[in-house]
Amino acid sequence: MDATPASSSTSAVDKKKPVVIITIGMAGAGKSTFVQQICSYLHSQNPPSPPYVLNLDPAVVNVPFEANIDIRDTVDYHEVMKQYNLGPNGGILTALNLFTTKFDQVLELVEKRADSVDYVILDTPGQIEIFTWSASGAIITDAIASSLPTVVAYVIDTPRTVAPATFMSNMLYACSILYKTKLPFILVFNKTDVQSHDFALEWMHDFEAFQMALASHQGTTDEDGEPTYMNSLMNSMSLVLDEFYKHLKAVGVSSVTGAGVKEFFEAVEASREEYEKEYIPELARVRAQREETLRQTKEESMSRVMKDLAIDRERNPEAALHDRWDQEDEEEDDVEDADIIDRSEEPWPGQYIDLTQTRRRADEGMSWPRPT
Ligand SMILES: Nc1nc2c(ncn2[C@@H]2O[C@H](COP(=O)(O)OP(=O)(O)O)[C@@H](O)[C@H]2O)c(=O)[nH]1
Ligand SMILES: [Mg+2]
Repeated sequence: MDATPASSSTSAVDKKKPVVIITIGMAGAGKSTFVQQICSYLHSQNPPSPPYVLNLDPAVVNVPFEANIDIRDTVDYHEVMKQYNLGPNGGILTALNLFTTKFDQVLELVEKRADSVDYVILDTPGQIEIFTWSASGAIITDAIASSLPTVVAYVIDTPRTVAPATFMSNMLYACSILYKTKLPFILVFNKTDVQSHDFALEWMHDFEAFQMALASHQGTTDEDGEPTYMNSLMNSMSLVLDEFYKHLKAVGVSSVTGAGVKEFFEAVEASREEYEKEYIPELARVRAQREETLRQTKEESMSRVMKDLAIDRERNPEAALHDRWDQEDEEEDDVEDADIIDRSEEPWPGQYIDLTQTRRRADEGMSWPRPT
């Protein structure tokens, strides 16, 4: 973009917007350990660049990093489980939903710090689907990504993806998240201190290498020596995924030793540009389209109503005279509604939930927002 002389003279002192890093990955892939490692890397920079960190996992017992905003300060997930008769996953999901109702405040806090930090880091719940397939996860991701440059760091447990089938299912999952969020995407092959990620890079760059690995893996042929259905399926899918791999960056890291973290931040910087070049124009396009559709729908239904009214009046001028609001009927309805509400004074599913109800005691010290 062409900068005007006035803005280019100030651009040297203008601080870049911070980049938001959303960590996503299967349970146990090492998201929280990774967040801890990248935080300590940023602290050890010269000058130090402390990030702004959000923990969104309500069920974690020990957070290995210092979180500026912690979901556990707002929602007690054990209490949510008890109050709504939920199991652990339902409890975590509901806790995240409750937290999301207040996400505008979170965003305000983050935006307030945007001038003083270089990175905002989100750690998500252990179970991947709670964040990736819930309305809350989508709301949080969209809200933050429309406000600041955002990248997804998809953390992979490298030692557990050495089998071609596991590798493939992990990549398909990553693919689904990429197409859902449309955000710049970094594959973080974690735990390289245990298992090098070279095999993964090879499979990504050369689908024939993947197909060979697949063929040599046990259980890929049936008794007659023919490839199994699963094998043929994965063979074809490796061709499809080839296109997907072109849109990603991949780095290998060890969240224990810190190896590869520097390369990860290089990928983040490159993603910032990608966000500005691709995500922002796409966001503007989608917004404009949504507004246009909304306007058209409104216009159409309005003109339909007007037309129907005109026809009605024309056909039956007598009835049109009596077509008025009946005050008495309306009042009776109100009484019935009130009865339904009176049935239960306890919270019931679907009721608007006051966040303060999830506290165990008023004096427990859970407060919102948390002082930073
Ligand atoms: N060897 C090794 N272990 C790791 C690494 N990263 C995480 N872990 C271990 O993997 C387990 C799960 O990590 P955690 O961060 O809790 O995973 P999360 O569920 O994705 O947040 C823990 O026992 C970590 O110590 C790594 O880079 N190398
Ligand atoms: Mg975790």
